Amino acid sequence: MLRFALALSLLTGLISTYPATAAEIKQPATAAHTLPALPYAYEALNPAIDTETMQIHHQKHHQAYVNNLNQAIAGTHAAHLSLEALLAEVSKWPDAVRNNAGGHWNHSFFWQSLTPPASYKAPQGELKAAIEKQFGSLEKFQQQFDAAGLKRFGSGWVWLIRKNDGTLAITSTPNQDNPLMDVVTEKGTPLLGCDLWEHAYYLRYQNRRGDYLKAFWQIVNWPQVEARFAK
Ligand code: MN3
Repeated sequence: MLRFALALSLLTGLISTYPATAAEIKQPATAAHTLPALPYAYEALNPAIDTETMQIHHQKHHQAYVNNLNQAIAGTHAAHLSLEALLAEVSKWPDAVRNNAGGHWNHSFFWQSLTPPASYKAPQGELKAAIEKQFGSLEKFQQQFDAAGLKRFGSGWVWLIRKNDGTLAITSTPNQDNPLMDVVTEKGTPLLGCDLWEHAYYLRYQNRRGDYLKAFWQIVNWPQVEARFAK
């Protein structure tokens, strides 16, 4: 906690009032990971995802990944890495880092991947062309994505990624793993991801993961996916 207090004091320009020693000041200032605000209201994704699910998912589940990540990396070199840099070398760290760094990154990415149904826009331009080239059509892509999501046993994620050779692929990872981690077999740049944990859908859909995936397509933020693809 002393390091966090020091980091906070550095960030807020209060260093002159903090009685830090020279040795403490040599440490790079690293703020703790924090829960990002949702880019829309908790009720905004209805009817695809209900308000209570969104509240619990963001305030309880995502917050817990953030808290547990900060606890797992406190006092280690990992506390000085960006989340992406940590994922790229996550094999070096205990499972608590892998699970919670993944959980924090995946949920931050997931919230940005969704949009209220009234704001939905179908994919366009180069991304649409790339999906059609790779999968035949948007419908065929969605069918393959759903099939991969339904096949994932237990908890995990299904992804659309851009591989290092530039082509698109659908992958799935267990638990809170993701395609940025050095531990996964199919690596790439995530463009879209869907949370397959029961906590993401159980209140409204119970065991019907297929119905949840069907609803997911009504709230995908395709302009955001296009922006990721264009990078
Ligand atoms: Mn989740």
